[in-house]
Amino acid sequence: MSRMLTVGAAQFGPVSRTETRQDVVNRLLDLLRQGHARGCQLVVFTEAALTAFFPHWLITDEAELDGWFEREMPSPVTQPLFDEAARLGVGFHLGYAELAWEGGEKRRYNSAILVDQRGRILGKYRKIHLPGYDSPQPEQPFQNLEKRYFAVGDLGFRAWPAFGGMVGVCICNDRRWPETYRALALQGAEMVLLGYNTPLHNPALPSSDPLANFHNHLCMQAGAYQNGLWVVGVAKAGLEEGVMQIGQSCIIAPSGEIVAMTATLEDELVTARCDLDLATLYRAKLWNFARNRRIEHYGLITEQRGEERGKGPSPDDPAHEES
Ligand code: CDT
Repeated sequence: MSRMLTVGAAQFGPVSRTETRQDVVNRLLDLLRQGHARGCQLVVFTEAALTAFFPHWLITDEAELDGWFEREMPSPVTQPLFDEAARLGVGFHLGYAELAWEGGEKRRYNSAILVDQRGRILGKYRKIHLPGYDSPQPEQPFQNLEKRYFAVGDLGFRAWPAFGGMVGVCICNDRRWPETYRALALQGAEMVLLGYNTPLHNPALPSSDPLANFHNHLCMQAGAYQNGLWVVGVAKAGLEEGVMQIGQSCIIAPSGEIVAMTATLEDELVTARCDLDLATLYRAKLWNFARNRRIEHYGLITEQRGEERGKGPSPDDPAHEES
């Protein structure tokens, strides 16, 4: 017996600064309907899908900054997505900038929600690995101010029973960290959903620019294979407000193989029929974490190298302090 889930990776082309939420939601609705027409039970939208990726420029006015965030979900402008999901019986994943009032304090997060086939929110994740800087870098052609605009996510990595299996969520830069997939896999995640806004040019290390697409797939394919899970990685692609972002949104099997990939830098849906039991198979036959992980020995190796557990970045590794 196999557990089949047809999933759609709904890549998004650029969103301009002046595009209204209403217009963006209409584009998302179009992709959701395409997903339904192609048999999807789940459609995955990208990171911060409702706006241009505003961490790419400096915003000093508090009210202006707040304007890029959602105060509630659903909201009057996003409600049609939830209604259409329920009408069509297609769940979705949506990344958005979240403004929350917690304990009387305003907090901003880079968040994503998982919505079921009845239009109900199943879970929320707040991005943990925030790249970039908390102060502007005037010498760089564009900014990456995620550390300035967002707080580190406080909900941990979570996997939820959904769509006939266990589904986990992470966001963009999280995909480059092996701990992300491991934390999700240890909770039983069989599929990980993520959106990304990844510039083709990395001002912190321009020599890596030609490898941007390779590194994008490398980390997700490794995460999929090493943890025995499906990965659905979805871009905001193309030239957005002067910043060229990579595409190549894809669906990756627990074997590490890419089974579907976009070909454009525009709104584009690719789909795959995913057997969630393939995750179980890889997990049980290849990895079996409970039986084969040797955490106690990893600690010994660290001690042998004279390093302390939990120590921060090495002083001879200054490039990592800010980026
Ligand atoms: N949005 C996001 O997290 N983007 C980062 C850019 C880092 S520069 C390589 C990413 O990891 O794609």
